[in-house]
Amino acid sequence: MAYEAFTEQSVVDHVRQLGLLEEGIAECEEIGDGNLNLVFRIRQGETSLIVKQALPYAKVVGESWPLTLDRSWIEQLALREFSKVVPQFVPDVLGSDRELAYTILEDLSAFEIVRTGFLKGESYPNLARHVGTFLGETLFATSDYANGPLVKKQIEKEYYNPELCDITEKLIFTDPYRDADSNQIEAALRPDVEQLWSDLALKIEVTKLKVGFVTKHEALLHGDLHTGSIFATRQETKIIDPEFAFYGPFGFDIGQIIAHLVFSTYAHPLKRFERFTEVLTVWETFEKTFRTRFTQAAEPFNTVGFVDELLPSILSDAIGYAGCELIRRTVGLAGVADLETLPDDLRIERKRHALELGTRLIKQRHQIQSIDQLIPVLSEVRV
Ligand code: SR1
Ligand code: MG
Repeated sequence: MAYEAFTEQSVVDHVRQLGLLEEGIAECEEIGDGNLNLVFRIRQGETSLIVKQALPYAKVVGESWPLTLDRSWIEQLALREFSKVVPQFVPDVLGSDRELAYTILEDLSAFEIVRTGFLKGESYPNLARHVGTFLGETLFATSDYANGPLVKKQIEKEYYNPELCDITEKLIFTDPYRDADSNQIEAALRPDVEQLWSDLALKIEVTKLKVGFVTKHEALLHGDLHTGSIFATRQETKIIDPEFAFYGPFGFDIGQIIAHLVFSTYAHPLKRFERFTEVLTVWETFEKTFRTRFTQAAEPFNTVGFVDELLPSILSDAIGYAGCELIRRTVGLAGVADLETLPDDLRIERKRHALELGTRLIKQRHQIQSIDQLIPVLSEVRV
């Protein structure tokens, strides 16, 4: 069937033809508030489903920014791959169609998007441990360390995702460091951003991180692991939206989630201790999980002492990528509600701090040699 964007009516008709709905009335609502896709919730009696369909362009910009529909296929492949090792942390995939670029998912209406919950002051006591476990298990399981060289390269081929990687390369590593059209710079912040543009030492470090992003094919990444890509309740956690999935550096997803935990503190400074404890827990859980799996299963690579060097290098990459994410969400396309919902004076002040912290993390990532040394650096930010 040739691609056509669904409407609230046509998606119900289609899902009914698949046998996932009974005859009779079904309620349907388009609930997507992300940057790229349509998201429909369909309800009929006890049944509740989500249909996520890619649009052939970036919704946040419009039809002038065409974008591959393949991302939908990659997303459902990644969810299925992650579910092999952590089924408890991803939604069930109930169907998918490559031509029509949709995925049908279990409805998580009992869950809340973590960013939204954080903005309301909610806490998720298991979130950090779950995210750390998700990262440790999925990053290890998809790496060379868990797979023979043939299998790993076979999996990697499935995640050829150049257009979405191009978005990340531009929006995270390139555009924030030059006067690009995609930037969204507040007038009051312009002098601070111009300072970034003239900081050659910073730009060299960002270039190194970008080179790592494009050349280190270490593991299957989520690729966009922010607090808007996580659903949670106080008990459970589900990671969603891996349409940016590709083979990249171990530290990238870890860095992104650290940055978004920090962003959350800008909206709720009184939650800083809770958020920074989550940063610590994400890393410590990741490290423990990854180390355990490595010790059990990475036989050809398990030279004494190797993993003890690998883990600190993942941490310094993660710190650098966290810095890049702090900067790009502050000056570039796709800001975060944690900052954008603040009143003018606080927003500018905290954006300035995000830029300062981001710069410091990027430049000092090799001097910060343990997670215990990172937390005081995060805490020094004035909010
Ligand atoms: C054009 S897409 C902009 C951003 O939204 C997505 O969530 C990714 O973070 C991307 O960089
Ligand atoms: Mg997304």
